[in-house]
This record gives sequence, C-alpha cells and structure tokens, in this order.
Amino acid sequence: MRASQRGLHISGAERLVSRDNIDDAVRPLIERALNHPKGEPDDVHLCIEPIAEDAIRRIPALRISQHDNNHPEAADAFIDQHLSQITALDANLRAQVISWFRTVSGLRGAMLVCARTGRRLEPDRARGVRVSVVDAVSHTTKSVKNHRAEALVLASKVVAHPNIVGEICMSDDPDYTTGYVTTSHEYCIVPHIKEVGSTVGTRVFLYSGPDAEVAATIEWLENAPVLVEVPHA
Ligand code: PML
Ligand code: MG
Repeated sequence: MRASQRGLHISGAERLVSRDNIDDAVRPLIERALNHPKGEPDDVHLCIEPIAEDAIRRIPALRISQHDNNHPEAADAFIDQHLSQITALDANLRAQVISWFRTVSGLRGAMLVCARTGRRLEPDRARGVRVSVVDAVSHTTKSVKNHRAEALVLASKVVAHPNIVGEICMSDDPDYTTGYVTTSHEYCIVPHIKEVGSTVGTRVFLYSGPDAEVAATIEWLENAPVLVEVPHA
C-alpha cells in the first residue's frame, strides 16, 4: 500500500501472506492509509503480486539493544560515534551524513551512502531506495502501526545484505520520536532522536561493497522476498 497527498508520500506498508490471508491483510492496510498522523491521502495504491514460496529467504531478526539518550543533540553525537565504528568516513563526511539525516525528508525510500566516500549512491535521489517484499513470520493483522516491530523487520532485511554495514533511522511521524541505528547484528533503539511535532524523518543505509554491485544490491533490497523470524512476533 502506498498513500500520498498532492504527490507527497504519506505512508506505505506491505505484507507477505499466503493467498488465503489476502483479505485479512488488505483491510488494515487501507485503514492505515486513511488514518495517518501526516494527513488524509488523495491517492492510495494497493498492489498484489504473486511470489513463489521457494523464492522466499528466511532470516533471523537483529538482536535489540537500547542507547540511553535524552535529547536530539545528544543523539547526533551518538550517531557520529556509530558512523565512525561502521564506516571509514572522516569527521567532515560523517557530519555531512548527519546533516542529510537531519534535513532530507519525504523520500519514499532510504538514502544509500557509500561508507568509504560518503557519496549518495541512489540512482533517484528524490525517491531513495525503497525496501520491499519483506514481512515478519506470523505477523499480526493489526491496523495500528507498530513502529518497532515493522522497523525491526525492515532493518533486519537491510543488513542481511553483505554490502550493507548498517543503518540510521528516524521516523517521519510527528508523534514518534524514537529512532534507531543498526550494525549487521544489532538494532539499537535511540529515544528522543528528534523533537515532538517534527515531520522530518528518513533512513540512511551505509554501503560498503564494490561499486559494480550497487545496482544489484538495490535490486535485492527492493525486490528479494524475505521473511524475518522475530522472537514472540
Ligand atoms: C518509521 O516510522 O518508519 C520508523 C520507526 C522507527 C522505530 C524505532 C523504534 O522504536 O524501535
Ligand atoms: Mg513513516
């Protein structure tokens, strides 16, 4: 499901379900599209695509930890430290990434940033890389968005690709101020990553692979079917 207002992205969500469960899965997605804190959409797209069961890869969810953060400015220092651990970027390039993280918003997808050069690698910068065809094994059918559960599923797929070393994320929902950062094995919750009321939000994926594999990596993130095994999902 994809909902927008005057061409601007409002919300998007998807499910990976068996044919018998399509009915149950679709209703909550429509409800979600029509009841979003960012406003009422004037355009909602629902798309249903068949996927062969043997094409689906199953992966474990990242383990969860939490950083004790109490202010957006303090979050920047933590993100900087995180970037210095998972990338080869110097202080200036890390500051550039954090500045994009704080200002770029409204993309349908994520920014893809080279962990060696700090360059943005998405072919379409206004769209970003939209991770898709992913769901939790035994997902519930609630229409209310569960930010943590959905983000954990998406983030687990992203770093399951060997060329992605981590992610930083901040929700664009004005009333959701908890973000996260990941490594290839951990999802670290960052409370108070932004001020309440701000609609700025984005994801940055850090790419550390050969230049020649950027397109194939994006293709995998956007189209490879993945089910994430979440404990107690
Ligand atoms: C989003 O809204 O897409 C991002 C949600 C971030 C969830 C962070 C958390 O609470 O774990
Ligand atoms: Mg959102």
